[in-house]
Amino acid sequence: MKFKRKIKPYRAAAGGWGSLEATTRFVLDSKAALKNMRNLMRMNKARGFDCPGCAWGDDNKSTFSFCENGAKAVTWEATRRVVDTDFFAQHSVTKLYAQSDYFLEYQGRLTHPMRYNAETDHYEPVSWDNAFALIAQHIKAMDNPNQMELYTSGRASNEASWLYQLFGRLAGTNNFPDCSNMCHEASGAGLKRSIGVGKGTIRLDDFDHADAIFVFGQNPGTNHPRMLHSLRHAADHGAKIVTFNTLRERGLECFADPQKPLEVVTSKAGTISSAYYQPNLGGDMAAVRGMVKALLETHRARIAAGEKGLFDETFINATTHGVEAYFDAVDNTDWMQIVQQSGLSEAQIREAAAIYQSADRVIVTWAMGITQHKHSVDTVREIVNLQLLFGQLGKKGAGLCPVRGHSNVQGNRTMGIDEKPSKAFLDALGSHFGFEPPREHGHNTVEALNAMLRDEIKVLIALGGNLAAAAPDSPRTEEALQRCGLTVHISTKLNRSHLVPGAESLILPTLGRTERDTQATGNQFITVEDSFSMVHASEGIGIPLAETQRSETAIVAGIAHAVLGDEKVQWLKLAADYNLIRDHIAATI
Ligand SMILES: Nc1nc2c(c(=O)[nH]1)N[C@H]1C(S)=C(S)[C@@H](COP(=O)(O)OP(=O)(O)OC[C@H]3O[C@@H](n4cnc5c(=O)[nH]c(N)nc54)[C@H](O)[C@@H]3O)O[C@H]1N2
Ligand SMILES: Nc1nc2c(c(=O)[nH]1)N[C@H]1C(S)=C(S)[C@@H](COP(=O)(O)OP(=O)(O)OC[C@H]3O[C@@H](n4cnc5c(=O)[nH]c(N)nc54)[C@H](O)[C@@H]3O)O[C@H]1N2
Ligand SMILES: [Mo]
Repeated sequence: MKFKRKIKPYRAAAGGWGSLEATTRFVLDSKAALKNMRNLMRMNKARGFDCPGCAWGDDNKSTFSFCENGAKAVTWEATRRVVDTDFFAQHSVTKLYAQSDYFLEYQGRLTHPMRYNAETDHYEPVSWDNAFALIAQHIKAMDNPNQMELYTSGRASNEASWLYQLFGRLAGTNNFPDCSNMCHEASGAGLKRSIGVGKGTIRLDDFDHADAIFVFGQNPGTNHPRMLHSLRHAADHGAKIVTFNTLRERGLECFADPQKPLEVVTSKAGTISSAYYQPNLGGDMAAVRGMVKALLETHRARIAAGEKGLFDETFINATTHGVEAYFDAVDNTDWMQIVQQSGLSEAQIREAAAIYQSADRVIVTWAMGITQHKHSVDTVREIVNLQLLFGQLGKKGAGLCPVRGHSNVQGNRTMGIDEKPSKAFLDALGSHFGFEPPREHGHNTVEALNAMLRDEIKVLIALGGNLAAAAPDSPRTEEALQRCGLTVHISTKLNRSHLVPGAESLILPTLGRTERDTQATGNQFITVEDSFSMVHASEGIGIPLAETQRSETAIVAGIAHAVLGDEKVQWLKLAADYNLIRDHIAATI
């Protein structure tokens, strides 16, 4: 059969008119245009809400610090469409299951707590109190606390996720699978082993001081559009942008800044990447090894000639160990292997190494193209080694930058959403609240799903996310969820996970980041942490669509109160005043 070619290459720059037009279309289509215009004016401002789109940082200075996809994320949340009790009465779960993922989320915001009725195959309204009571009943019926999985998606606030982990640990489990397991896990693990902290080492303004920025395996045009501003700005100031990507991503080639009217009107787009390499899938580790091999050659040649070596000996001697063993490993990797595995020629790799060598200050960034391979941890560590040789850590305009995904995924980990919590953290939690936290490591996402398939799990609670669609091997994942006794989803929108209920299932509708969160002591703000480890306050301004929606923090407190009572923790008091939660965070983190 012959197909007509319908896909045309996109020759225009990323950003520019296309981006402005798409933003406008989304705002108008949200059925809440005025509200969303106002929302966008308040996004990423000193008093406003943090963009729910991604984890890139903000300077809080520019007039409009949002991007096309941030605008989409906001309007996606702040729609007037509702998935209310009538909607569920009209549509059976089987019927909804046949729809696409896009259709499901497009139907609008969840407004009322719902309980699945297997006899009618419909979700039916339930009161908040009865929902909490049902959860408590299932949890109290478990034989041991590890029959519960507490999943988290990376949008939950610091306050909600800290409270959530406290609930889990007081109940006796470290089963905290989270979206991070499918995302930047390798960055955290690799960085922790190499430098002792699982986080990046730079700040947003380091981009203004870098001489070269190496971008590995990420597509900022779609996923972190505000990063394109930083790259574009750096390129305009003479920094070399070097991209390693298996595909040619338009945003990394060329970008017209939609926030600079002149560029849009005159189509004056800036070239982003000065060099663009397309390695094999998973070939980056070999490529970086090759760069080090070339640089080591120069280093030794210089020393042999009586000159100063290329590497930063002072930094290496003072702060690292094992450099000789690493050089042995590099010497033992021959060019044939490097070329074969990386998919790049020796000349290309030497060229990349030469750009690296010519730069005084280098930032290396990476995302999913690096972290989602079997040897990802090793690749991350290879990148760290390259940077360590040149002392690129801890100086202005240089460092390591894993570009996180969900807008608060880094904050979740800081707050203790971690199936392998440190001893120090558990000790602090235990002594602050006077209890012995569980010490045994819990389940990550894959382990949790396997335990469900073995019928070891009775209760799954999901603080956001869409586990059924996010985990690989969808049929097995769906089966795993269906084997639970109770599945509980704290969600803003309808999604696939709601349609593969356990024996019993609840959907609990929650407020989003953009919405006003009023509790007994007044309006609350929450906090989030970006990719640069900066913690921001975020305060929603939109009026919630329904009085029956509750904040994530209030829902977690409601569950914990129903299950554990308030002997150790006054859950409902904490939910009434998030400042009290922050005091506890300060005491335990
Ligand atoms: N609009 C929007 N924005 C989002 C999200 C969203 O759902 N929607 N999700 C957020 C989340 S959770 C995340 S984690 C981030 C993800 O942000 P990214 O990591 O940028 O996301 P991907 O689309 O997975 O892009 C992976 C890139 O790596 C390249 N690649 C694939 N394999 C390899 C390889 O082996 N080597 C190299 N060098 N390149 C490779 C691909 O061509 C692609 O450009 O986005 C965040 N931002
Ligand atoms: N096929 C495929 N699978 C992937 C990926 C991929 O690129 N392709 N990416 C992987 C990566 S990097 C990640 S991080 C994971 C993401 O995995 P998840 O975080 O589990 O999935 P999402 O699709 O981001 O979750 C979307 C749902 O979250 C809910 N939601 C949105 N905002 C909020 C909020 O503010 N609060 C609450 N409580 N709920 C909210 C809505 O109900 C929405 O339907 O998926 C991984 N799996
Ligand atoms: Mo992610």
